[in-house]
Amino acid sequence: MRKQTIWIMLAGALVMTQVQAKSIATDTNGDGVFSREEMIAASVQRYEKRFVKADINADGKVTLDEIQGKKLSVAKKADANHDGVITREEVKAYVTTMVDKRLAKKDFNKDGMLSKEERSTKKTDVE
Ligand SMILES: [Ca+2]
Ligand SMILES: [Ca+2]
Ligand SMILES: [Ca+2]
Repeated sequence: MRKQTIWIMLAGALVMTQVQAKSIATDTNGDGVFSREEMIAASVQRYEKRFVKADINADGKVTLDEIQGKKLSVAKKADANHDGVITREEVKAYVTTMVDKRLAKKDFNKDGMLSKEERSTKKTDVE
């Protein structure tokens, strides 16, 4: 029983650390505000990491048949020229669109950056 509790606490701490790490990784200059460039760079990095793992035959190309599960729908959207290969450029273009969408929704003062307050606004407040 006690052992179980410790594991749950550990798992919780791990999730917290990941969330924090994500925020720190995005906010490269540490001012608490996410600029468009910071968000794009951080997302590209995240996606690239995912896609590097997806490159099963390690030929440096990530093809749609190497990607499984939830990631596949993202990958299909990212594959702009529909050749079944996800290139770095396509990932960047896709991520840029996503960041712009997020900004359009949440950047209330239209300065092209997301402050802590803007980020914490719930979706329901926006729509
Ligand atoms: Ca491959
Ligand atoms: Ca492609
Ligand atoms: Ca803003």
